[in-house]
Order: sequence, then C-alpha cells, then structure tokens
Amino acid sequence: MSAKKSVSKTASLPKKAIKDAIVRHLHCSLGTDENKADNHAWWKATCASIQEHVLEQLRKTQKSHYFNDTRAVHYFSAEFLMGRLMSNNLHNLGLFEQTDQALKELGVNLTDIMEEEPDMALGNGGLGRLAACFIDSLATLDMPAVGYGLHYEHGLFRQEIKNGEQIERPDSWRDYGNPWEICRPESIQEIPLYGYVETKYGENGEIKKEWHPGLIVKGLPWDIPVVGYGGKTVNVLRLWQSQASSYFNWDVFNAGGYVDAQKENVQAETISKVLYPNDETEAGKELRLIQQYFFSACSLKDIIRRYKRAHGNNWSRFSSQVVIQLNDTHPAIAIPELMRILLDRAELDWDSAWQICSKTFAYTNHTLLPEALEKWPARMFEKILPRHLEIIYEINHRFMVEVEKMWPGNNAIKQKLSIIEEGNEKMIRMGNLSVIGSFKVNGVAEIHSSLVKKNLFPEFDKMWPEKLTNVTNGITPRRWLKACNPKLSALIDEKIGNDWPLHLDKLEQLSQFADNTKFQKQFMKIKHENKVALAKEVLVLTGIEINPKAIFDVQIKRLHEYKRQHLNLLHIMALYRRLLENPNYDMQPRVFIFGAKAAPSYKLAKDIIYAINQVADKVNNDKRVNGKIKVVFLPNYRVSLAEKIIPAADISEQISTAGLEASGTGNMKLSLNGALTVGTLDGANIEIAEEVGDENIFIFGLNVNEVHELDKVGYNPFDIYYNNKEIKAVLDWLETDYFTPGKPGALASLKRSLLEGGDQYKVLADFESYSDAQQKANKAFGDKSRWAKMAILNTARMGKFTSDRAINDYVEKIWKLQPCTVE
Ligand code: GPQ
Repeated sequence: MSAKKSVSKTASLPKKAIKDAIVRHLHCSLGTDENKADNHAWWKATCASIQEHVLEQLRKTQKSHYFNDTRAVHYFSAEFLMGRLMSNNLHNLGLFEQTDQALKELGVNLTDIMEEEPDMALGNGGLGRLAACFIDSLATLDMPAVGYGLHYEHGLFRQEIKNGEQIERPDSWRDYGNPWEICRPESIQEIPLYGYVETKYGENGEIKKEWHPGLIVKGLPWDIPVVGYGGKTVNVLRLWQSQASSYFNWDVFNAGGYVDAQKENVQAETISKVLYPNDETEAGKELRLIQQYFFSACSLKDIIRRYKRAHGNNWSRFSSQVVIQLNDTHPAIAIPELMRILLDRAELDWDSAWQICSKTFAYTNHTLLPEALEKWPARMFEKILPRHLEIIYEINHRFMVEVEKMWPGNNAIKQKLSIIEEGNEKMIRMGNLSVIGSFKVNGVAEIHSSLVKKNLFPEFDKMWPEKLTNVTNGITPRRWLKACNPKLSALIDEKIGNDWPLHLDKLEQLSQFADNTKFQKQFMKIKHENKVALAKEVLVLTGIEINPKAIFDVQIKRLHEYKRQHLNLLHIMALYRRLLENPNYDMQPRVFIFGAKAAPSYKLAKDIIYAINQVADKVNNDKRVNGKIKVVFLPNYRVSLAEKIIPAADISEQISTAGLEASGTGNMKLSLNGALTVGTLDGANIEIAEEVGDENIFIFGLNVNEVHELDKVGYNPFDIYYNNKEIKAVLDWLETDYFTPGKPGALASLKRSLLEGGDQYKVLADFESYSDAQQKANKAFGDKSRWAKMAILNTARMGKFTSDRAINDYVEKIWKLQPCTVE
C-alpha cells in the first residue's frame, strides 16, 4: 500500500545540525552545559532535538488529515505498552546513524544515554504491546489513526526478587518528566459519574431522559507522537489523565469545606493513578469500571468534537468518517455511551442512533479464558452509570426480539445470548454487548478465531455469518529486528537491501543463503555476539555467570498457569536429575532464561516464580552439574529487557496448553531473530509452523481436539504420576527441602495444583512429549550447520508476521481506510 515509501527527508540532515540542536537544548531547555551534563541531561537534550522534527511532521500530518477530511480509525485500548521511544523514533526518522555520530563527537555514547529512558509500561503484556505495534504500523502505512487510552501515573509495577520471591514496587515512569508527551489543556473533557436519571415528558408526551451526575471529573489529554517508519506520517497516541473538576469543588470550598474539596480532588485523581496489574483476569473493581468509562467517554467526546468541526450537527456521515476499534471489552462501555450522546444530547430516535452506533464499532477478542471475560454487577452500573444501564437494558430488549425471531420460544439460547446474566447477582456481560454493538468481531490468530466462532459465540455466528472474522496478530519489525538487533539488520541489508523493514516478505530472499557456509557463519557469529552481550547483562543483573556457547533457551511472558512456565521448570528438574544419576548424560550445555511478572494477587503464579528461583539457586551452584545447566530468572521483565534477550535467544519456549493462547506475539519476535520454537499447536505457533516448515520447529503435545477429547473422557493426572517414574520423582522432590533448605513443603503448592488440583492445564499430560521435543532440539544444536540453517530459515520466513500485514488486513476487512500521504 505504501510501496513507494523511501528514506525520509530528515535522513539527509547534516551531523552538524544535529550536534547544534542537542547542545542548544542542553543550554536553553535544560540550563546546563557540555561540561556539567550527565547522561540523563544528554538523553533529555537529545530527545528534545529529535522532538523538533517529530512535531514538525505531526503538524503536517494533522493538517493533511484535516484538509482531506479523512476517515480515521480510533484504537481504544486500556493498555499501550510502548517501552522506550528514543531508538524507535531515531530509526523511524532515519536519524539513528547521524545522531550516533553527532553524539560521539560530543563525547557521548548513544547506547548509554538510551538506558536513561524509563519504559512507558502502560500495559500488562501481549494485548498492550500489540496496541503499540499497531500504532507504529498505522503511522508507517500513512493511515489516519488515533490511539486512545489512559495516562496512568504508575504503569505496571517494577518487579524485584528478594530471597527468590517477587516483590512489587511502584513504577514511576514520569518522575523526571517525559520528553515525548505534550499536554493539551485546550482539549480537556468533562466526564459525569454517579447520580440519578430523571424521566421527563416533552410537548408531545415523548419521554426524555436526563442524567443528573453526582460527580464530574476532568480528562486532561497528553499526546505522544507516533512516528511512522520513513518519518512522514506522525499520528498521536492520546492518553487521558483524570483531574478534579474545579467547577464542582468550588461549591464545597466556598461553603467552608476546604478539606472535603480536597477529598474530591483525591477521588477524581485516583482514576488514572495506576494500571491494574491483572493480565487476563477480570478484577471486578469499581475503580476499574470507572477507568474504562473515563477514557472511553473522554475519547468519544474528543472524536465528536473533531467530527462536528468538519460536519456540524449533521450526524449522517459519522460512521463513514469514524471507526472505533475496541481492544478487547475494556472500552466496550463506549457503545452505550455513544447511544446516550445520540439519544439524550443529539436527540436522535433509537433506530437512527443504533444505525450509527452499530456501524461505528468493531471488537477484537483476545482470549477464551473464562476468568478474563468481563462481567460487571448491574448494581455497580446502576450506581456509577445509571443512564448507561437503562440503555443497555433497551439494547438487550430489542436484541432479544431478534433472537426470538431466529429461535422462537428457545429460552436457553436467550439466556446464553443475553447481555444480562441472571443469577444470584445480575451481571452485565461486556463480551455479548461488544458483539451485539459491533459490525465486525475478530480473533487474533486462525485457530483462536475459529474457536471464537465454534465455542465462544456460535449463535452470534449463526445470526450474523459475516460478522466474526480473523486477523492474525503481527509485530513491528522496526523495533523487533532493526532496532533491537543492529548487527543482524546490517547483515540482512548487505545481503538483500535495506527495504525489508517495510516489506518483510523480502526476508524470504535470505533462504537462498541458508545452506551457504559463509553466511551461516556470519549469521551465527552475530547470534554469538548478541549472546555475549546478554551474558554481560545477566551478570550485572543477577550475578550469575553464563556461557555464551551454551544453548540460550528463553521463556519470556507474563506468568500464568496456562502458559506453563512450570512445565519448563519440571523439565529442567528432570534434566538435573538425569545428570545427577548419570554424570555422562549427553546434553548440550543449556541456559534457561525466564522473564515474567505475576499478578500480585495470583498466588500460584508467585509460587512458580519462587520455585524457579529456588531451583536456579541449587542447580547453578551444584558442581556436579558441571555448568551443563544454568537457570536464570531475570527480574523486572519489560519491553526494554525483551529487546536485549530476544536477539540472543536460540530456543523460544511457546508451550501453552493448546487452545488457550489466543495468538502470542513473543513467538513471532523470537523466531524473527533466529530462535527456534519449541511449542504446542496453539495460537500463532500453528501459523509459524506453516511458514517455517515442520523441519524448522519443534512441535509437541496435545492439539486442541486432543485436549478436548481428554477432558471428555476424564483426565486424571494421578495416572501419569504413578506410571511415569521421572515425573513422580520430580514432583516428590518439590515436597522435600532439597531446593528450600530448612523449609520442606515450600514448593508443595505446585505439586498439589498438578495432582489434587486436577492439572487443569495438562502439564503432566504433555510432559513426555515436551521432553522428547527438547531432546530433538538438543540433538539439532549439536549439528552447527544444521542449526544455523534452521535459524536462518526462521528469520527468512517471518514475513507474514509484520504488523503492517495485520494492519492491512484490518484496513481491508474492517476499517476500509485510505492512506493519506504527508509531505
Ligand atoms: N492478552 Cl484478554 C493479554 O495480553 N492480556 C489480556 O488481558 C488478554 C489477552 C494477549 C493474549 O494472551 C495473547 O495470546 C495475544 O497474542 C495478545 O493478547 C494480543 O492479541
């Protein structure tokens, strides 16, 4: 779509101009100078000088979108896991090399000052990082787009490990300011909450509803510019910060209630205080619902304000100008909010309002896990959003009429499809609301989307056979290869030219060198250098020495039972045991690297982190192991750490129970950087296997149907425990104090969950097959040339997984956007 894209104008910027700008900012923005400046000051001055170009392009982009009156997508997401922006912005502007040189001449090291930037960790994991990759691709493809989310004061907690256990510390990414964001007080929105609904009657007896809110809070927007690759289109990510509305509090203040007025300030400001750290579990907390409504309502008002500037009060073109993508159900409250605005404010009749509304929203589902499907108590809704509850009931009532037409007299289906779940406590099902209120619903990988149709929403699929669809996820190759793996990128440039970051399919041309000994050596030399660099980092972070010649086996993702870090751990324990029983046990030296945060309230997830660290401690210090196994748990896994681990990985662990990982995106990043996947037939692993070929991936375990069958006949983990000596020994080991001296039973919760607990995630069922796959990987690594070929083919065949392809799929299937070029 943007094939003609070339290097940006800024790429020709002379080094001298860059140097001058940085020094000018050091002097005039920071009030310091070259002799006094520390790395932090250099970082800030460099950001400020980059931002000059960014803002210039932002202005041009906005002008161009305005004059062309473009249709735009609005990506609503409670999470944007942006990571650091400096290297990304430099690469996308085409200024990386010159800036590196300019700083060198100033006696400053760019890599060092990049370490000064705190991660923008405004997300938990895959869902939030996907949103970040998507806005990168949208800008790169010149698509008119705005990201909308929350300006959390504290992002995802910082993880420390103390005595093997996870400790959560607050993340303070803005303590020293954020050089990329722009505050826009001119675009503040006021958001009502609480209160009651008054029913009024018009002149002709028509019913009118008026919501009298009990509290109004302000939404203050912060804009983060999103630079497309090539530096032309610069879109924005607009994040809302909550503030007390002065307008409401003055009354209290004037009445002498200064302290009470402050209380209200505190309440209002709490809304955007902190990101909920639960990944794939619905928290059910009032504040979370308020967060969701707050950012959705601010964003809608913002969109409507912009629409009205171009189209006045004529709503007829709204849904042809505006498409809103709901990133999971977190912003689904935007559906009744738009209805409320159209009915109560614009005074449209129900049918006209619903016409507009149901052509505006599209919804992405990211999970089938029942505990992640959001439901809110109707009681809570009534208290916080009384008018929305009425509207939801009306949407549901009209929808039930449709269901009755389709399945006359079938109450079971009505109960299943209703937005309202009747039970002890009446609940609002946000998934059902999202499907009913959207014109398209997509899953995030082929298998996931087919399960959404078959298992989650089969009746909706019958009602609207065109509505449910698939868009397989993707990742931006700019951050996840070009920027994070500069040596491999340079080698690829040399071999196939430098436009692969925009046309990732071109990597396929590397496959012609897969058998070439010289290229294999070059490729693996870079992998080795990346491993040496990671080994240094590991030493600094953990004090553990690792051998760069060993296999670097990596599992980096949120900690969750369905992702099965404990399957990996049991296998490590089994290897350890085999080595103790037979010191000549044949295996390549291997370093197992973990990175994972557990939700603070997820007890077993924290127990697994503790178990990994305890096993690590024992194995790493056991002379008998002779360095053949090392286990490293890297604390505080986050985007910037991923960028260091991924280029150094040999093996990528993607070992979820089949049917439970919707897609996965780390799998794509690792494979793109030449790591081989050990994985189940789950999520995007299936599509990765299709691309790289069965001979270049290690697939194991039950597939979705087999998991299903096993559940049908009844799965009993004790059968495996009693029949497999190794599994029994390893599980029993957990109950001793071998890994927790003086504390027998400290790891017993793991064993319990796998036996008495029923092993919901089939860890024991997949163990043997996993162990076999690992043996195969071990053997393959022994053949250097074979391994190099496999690694090269992984990189070569990842073209499909660029987020540019994913965005183009959304554009074609759902958003129907036209690119808008910017000078
Ligand atoms: N995902 Cl519902 C999250 O990271 N958080 C969530 O709350 C939900 C989903 C992930 C999902 O587990 C991965 O399989 C996907 O690759 C990712 O979303 C993006 O679609």
